[in-house]
Amino acid sequence: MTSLRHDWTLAEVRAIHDLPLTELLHRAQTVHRAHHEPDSVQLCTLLSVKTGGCSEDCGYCPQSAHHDAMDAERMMSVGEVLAAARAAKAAGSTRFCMGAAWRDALHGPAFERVLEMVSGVRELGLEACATLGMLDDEQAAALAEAGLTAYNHNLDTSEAYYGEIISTRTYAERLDTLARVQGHGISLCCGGIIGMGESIDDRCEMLRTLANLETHPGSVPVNALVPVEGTPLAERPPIDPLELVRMCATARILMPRSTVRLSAGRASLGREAQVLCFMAGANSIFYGDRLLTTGNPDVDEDRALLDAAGLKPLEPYASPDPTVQATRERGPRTKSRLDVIAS
Ligand code: SAM
Ligand code: DTB
Ligand code: SF4
Repeated sequence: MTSLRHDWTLAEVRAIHDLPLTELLHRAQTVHRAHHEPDSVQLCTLLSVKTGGCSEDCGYCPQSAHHDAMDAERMMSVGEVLAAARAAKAAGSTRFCMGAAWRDALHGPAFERVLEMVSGVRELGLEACATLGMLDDEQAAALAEAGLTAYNHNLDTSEAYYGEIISTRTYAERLDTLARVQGHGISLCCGGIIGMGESIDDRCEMLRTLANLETHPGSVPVNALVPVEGTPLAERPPIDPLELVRMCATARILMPRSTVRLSAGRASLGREAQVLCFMAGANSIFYGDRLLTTGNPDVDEDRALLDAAGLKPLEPYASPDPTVQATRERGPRTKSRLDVIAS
């Protein structure tokens, strides 16, 4: 396989990002067609399995206990989660992503429960993704063993701007978990948020960090801030939708094989802006009436959008991500899941 590895500089990334929009779209679409089916969009459904009460202080997030946006809720049962996964599959989703408002994934019964959720989702024939905060090695191994397809852990912004948004963890801790996830053959889902007051250089620097990883993330979620009352970023003005188009296109050019996911913020975009994001190389969306705690376009609206644009849902496991392949092809591990947790 030809290596796509290139050490990008900020100036190079910025030069791509700032191209005249029509030129940027043309280049991104050309790259997209070389690596992906141009008419397919992956549909992923999110579910918050443990909502609110998080000890981190992420300025954008309604689930932080540092803000006054919502109350904490109990963790969902495996049965409740699998019922939601079945419904997502019936609605046409192929990836089910479970989120927990944790700084780092808990040990013990709560983590055991997540492992059961993961294996249950895989048994339904869905790709399973989880986003549980920072992981240690044993947890990453146990998630891989349970069949986890992908792990979402976002860099969110540049290292330089990170401290303006989050004070309870460092960028380096984030990067450690990314390496751990990839080290266990789990596909990485890693991207960020625009509209938090960061500069264009911060956005490009975040994409540069992702594109310079030894193995590119299997998927790159591009979120626009959903401003939530009670969070420090509640009053941020909305971004110009064309800024999201530029982010999708730049991500597509820098990481040709990755799935680029047009993520949070879609509910405030018109159909035309979303179609431009698809033109720019976005080939995945969150599908279902809710993201984690906030709204998303409803399923009928999304079906109508895909129909109008002549796009079709991507088949399950059609992702070209080589690390997903590695997870599927890997034989059984020598240690059992319970051994790993107990040790
Ligand atoms: N606690 C885990 C973590 O931080 O990785 C997992 C859940 S966390 C809610 C997952 C991601 O959701 C964050 O990294 C952030 O990118 C995104 N997110 C949270 N609140 C958001 C908001 N208001 N607008 C856009 N994206 C948001
Ligand atoms: C990602 O990058 N975006 C999703 C998913 N990964 C976990 C989460 C968006 C959350 C938006 C705010 C909310 O609904 O709470
Ligand atoms: Fe907690 Fe994740 Fe929200 Fe940060 S983004 S407050 S870590 S749930």
